[in-house]
Amino acid sequence: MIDILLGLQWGDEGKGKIVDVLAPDYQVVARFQGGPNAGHTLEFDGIKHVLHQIPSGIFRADCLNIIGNGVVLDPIVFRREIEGLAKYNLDLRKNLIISKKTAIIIPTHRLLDAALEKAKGDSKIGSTLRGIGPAYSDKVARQGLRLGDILSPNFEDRYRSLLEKHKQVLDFHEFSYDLSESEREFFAAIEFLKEFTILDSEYVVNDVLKKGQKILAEGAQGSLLDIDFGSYPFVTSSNTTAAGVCSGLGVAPRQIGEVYGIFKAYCTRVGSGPFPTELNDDLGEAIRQEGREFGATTGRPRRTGWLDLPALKYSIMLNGVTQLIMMKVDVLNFLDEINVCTHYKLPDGTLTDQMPFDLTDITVEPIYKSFKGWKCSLADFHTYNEIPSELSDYINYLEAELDVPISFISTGPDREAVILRE
Ligand code: 2SA
Ligand code: MG
Repeated sequence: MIDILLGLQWGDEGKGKIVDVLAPDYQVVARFQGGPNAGHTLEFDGIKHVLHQIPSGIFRADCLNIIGNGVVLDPIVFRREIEGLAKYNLDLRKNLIISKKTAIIIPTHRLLDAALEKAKGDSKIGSTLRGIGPAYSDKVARQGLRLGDILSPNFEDRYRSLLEKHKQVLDFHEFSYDLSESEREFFAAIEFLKEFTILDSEYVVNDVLKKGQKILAEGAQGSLLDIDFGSYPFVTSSNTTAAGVCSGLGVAPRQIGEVYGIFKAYCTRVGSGPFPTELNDDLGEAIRQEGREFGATTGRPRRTGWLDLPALKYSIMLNGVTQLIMMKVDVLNFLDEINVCTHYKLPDGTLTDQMPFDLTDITVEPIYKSFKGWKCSLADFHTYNEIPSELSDYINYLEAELDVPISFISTGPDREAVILRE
């Protein structure tokens, strides 16, 4: 079986921590989409580590990690990331494999990302500037480079031919750049990559499944950033929802088992785009500070707001979520009152709990239900029966509304800070 863990909001729900908690049950952890725009933060034994392209199972010695064909890989970032892991003495050449079909981010993809964002002016996406959109564009335009290509004798020719296309666009945008250093680093990183196992990972994935072993597919970004279902155009360039697992790893839909949907007890978003429950005030700032809400990849302050049930229900529906995992509940410890958005009021006055198509053009008013805060630390609670009644009222309400059990509740960044429900 292949189980899926993905974020139900706009990313940064805490997937890194949960994959790391779940990993002991799985022989394989695989990334199926996204690239170095991801920032998965893991904390254990007092160490904090941020992963960008490498799957979060990497800290478990007996876990095989796969970077799937649906991913876009930046060799330079990959090399830095691997070198950053050297201090942990992991056997990365044994525990990590990469698909030959993984798309490569070349240095000009990053430049194009910057040039295209600049050209958009006020309507910029707020991308992470990691070259994600341009790399996926080249893949879909059938002109991109794939990891298997680095093993070919004419790789450099193919690279140069793509580079020429990029240069035309950069020149059109009158974007000035100096490629010499990053090109040198890129080719050094390509040589470095050749030391890793690069193969047709869809065969590995399906062999593992045939043997009855378990795979965890680890999502990046969040469902509301999905290229098809997110608040287009303020989205990332891949399918972040469960459907992306099949195309991003090469598995059949019938192989999919549990779908763990992870959400924060409030909402955050980095980058531009609609955010109906956003708090642009002191309370929003207090939640940002309390939750340490700054981008793990770019350090950008994240926008903060109340939990949004129309958005959450939409994500649960799209992904077929079977179990919910609620994160960062402890961040709300300090609040007297906690709001949850149950509906949106549309400009014509009607209420809806569905996602409007044109959320980027219209302004909706969030309708809230209020809950009393629990106002205490949750650090000492490890079973559901002990938790404050205000918190169980809140959780019971959410479960009834969302119609999916909340099986994990995270009360802090460490591996151990989890309340499991029987
Ligand atoms: P991109 O770079 O083309 O994928 O950006 C498009 C939109 O997707 C958003 N996006 C993200 N949102 C939350 N977290 C992400 N990862 C990093 C993290 C982000 C960071 O884990 O903190 O460090 O800033 C992520 N990656 C992409 C992005 O903000 C755009 O709205
Ligand atoms: Mg993140």
